[in-house]
Amino acid sequence: MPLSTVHEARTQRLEILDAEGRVDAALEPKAPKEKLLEIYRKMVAIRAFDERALKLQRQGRLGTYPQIIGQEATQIVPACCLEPKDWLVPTYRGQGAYFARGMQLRYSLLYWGGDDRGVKFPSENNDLIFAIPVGSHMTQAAGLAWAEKLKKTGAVALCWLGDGASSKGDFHEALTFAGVHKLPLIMLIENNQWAISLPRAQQCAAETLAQKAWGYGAHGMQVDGNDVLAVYRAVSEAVERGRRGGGPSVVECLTYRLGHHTTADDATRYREAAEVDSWKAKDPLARYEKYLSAKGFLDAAAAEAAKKDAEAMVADEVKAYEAFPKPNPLDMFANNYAVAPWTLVEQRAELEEVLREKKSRHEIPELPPAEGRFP
Ligand SMILES: Cc1ncc(C[n+]2csc(CCOP(=O)(O)OP(=O)(O)O)c2C)c(N)n1
Repeated sequence: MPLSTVHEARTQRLEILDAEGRVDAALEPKAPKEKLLEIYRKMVAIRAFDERALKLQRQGRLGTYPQIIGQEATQIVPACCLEPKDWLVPTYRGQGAYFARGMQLRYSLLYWGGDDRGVKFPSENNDLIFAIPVGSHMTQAAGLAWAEKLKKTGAVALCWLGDGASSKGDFHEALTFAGVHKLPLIMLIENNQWAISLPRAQQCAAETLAQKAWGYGAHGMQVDGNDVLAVYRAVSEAVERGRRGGGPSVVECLTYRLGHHTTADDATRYREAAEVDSWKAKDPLARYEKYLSAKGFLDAAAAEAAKKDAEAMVADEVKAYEAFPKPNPLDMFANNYAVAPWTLVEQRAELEEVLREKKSRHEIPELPPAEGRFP
């Protein structure tokens, strides 16, 4: 039976496309075919990338990597609802969102390979850098939304966060401020059911995370985050609300982290295989494929071609990543301080000496000159 909108006392829950690919036609968003196929191709591409990145890490060719498998809809779709002038404010699990806005995946690999040159986003975009500290980016997103409101640009700020981050004080501060000033801020909670090993049930006693919106005078909606159509509709509406001065929104997307928290984690130690399997059956990509096929937008050959194209693109990106010239290790000290603390001055000098010695013993190759500003 098709799923439909449920109006509850405290929040609304939106589901349009069910796990079998059936659609609630009354709620289907009016997205053009090209847009729907663009979302599909990007979801296929980011899954291929994710699988490859995991293998690269296991082979020692990449550092710690946070997989997004299972969360393709909540990464790709919201980013596809934005214009370049809008602010994209992701978490560390944000490579899908960046990619959807045009970032080349070689930079994502570079970043997770431990190289700061990986934070290179298309210049026409307002993309904020990854936030590794949990939740530190939420007040920044509110500040950006405030600036856009003052400048009357009509731009919004879209901030991703996890169920864990929704418990942080920054969430409260950002939304309190955004509610009072009616800011064009969208807080998109990727509720993937786990904050590392802490399950959603122990995260917060509220029935939904979306209902927190009500405490701040924001609009709140819970959606099936593995349903491309529901995410598209809810985020498009929230963006529209922000643009027309209707204030902030919280969109809670119910999804699931099918992989480990990061490659440094072993999720089998704290969760049951049966739970993971039950979510595999709700795979956002498989479900969306069924929808596109039923609409006559996609056939088996086109789906196969999209997968082949994605693999070829990923192979090219891996090649480009590994062909980047190695940076000078001294670059890690650059561009952080106007006046560097003495501790860093000493540490940099010590590393410089170590590198000089290693070079004289031919233990390391010739290094490029150090870059950036170190006062
Ligand atoms: C301020 C801070 N505290 C702790 C950590 C370690 N840490 C990294 S991710 C994470 C859990 C976050 O869970 P959630 O917000 O649900 O996001 P998810 O990783 O599931 O996408 C923690 C505790 C950190 N990075 N920053």
